[in-house]
Amino acid sequence: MSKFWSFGLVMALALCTGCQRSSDTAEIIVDEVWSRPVLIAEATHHGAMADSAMANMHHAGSNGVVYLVVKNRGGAADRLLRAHANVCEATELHETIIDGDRMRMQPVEGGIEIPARGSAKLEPRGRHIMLMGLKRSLAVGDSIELHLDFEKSGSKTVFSVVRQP
Ligand SMILES: [Cu+2]
Repeated sequence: MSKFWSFGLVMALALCTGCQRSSDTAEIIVDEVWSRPVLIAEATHHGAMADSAMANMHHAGSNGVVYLVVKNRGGAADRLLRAHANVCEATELHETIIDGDRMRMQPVEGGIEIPARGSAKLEPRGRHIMLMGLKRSLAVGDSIELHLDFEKSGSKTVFSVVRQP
């Protein structure tokens, strides 16, 4: 193969990789991350929760929630699968549902999709990350380290600032 042709081949491969990066991958940005504590009385008032969550709540002083916005600038959808935080015993992805005249929350099955060139918002009265069995109380202004696992983008570390409940 002549030098000319191998150079052409390398360029073609480089271009191909370039276009694949922009159209077929997810590019995740996590923004507007904040938390607030939830007292047991308030949490149980929401109604049915998973057994594991209930078990944790009996032992823990309180729970907390994390809200955030996940943006995806890439051309492929991604999925937030789970979260980890050292500040609590366990975390779950939850959604709030209206059940008659009651509001309750339940675990989200299969994670939360972040559409290609779109975003997913976790906000009050909607989806959230539940911090179950807090090991210490959350004070306004505290910063909580949180690890988010995405199906395609892997693990991302963010800091959530505690705001007024
Ligand atoms: Cu919840």
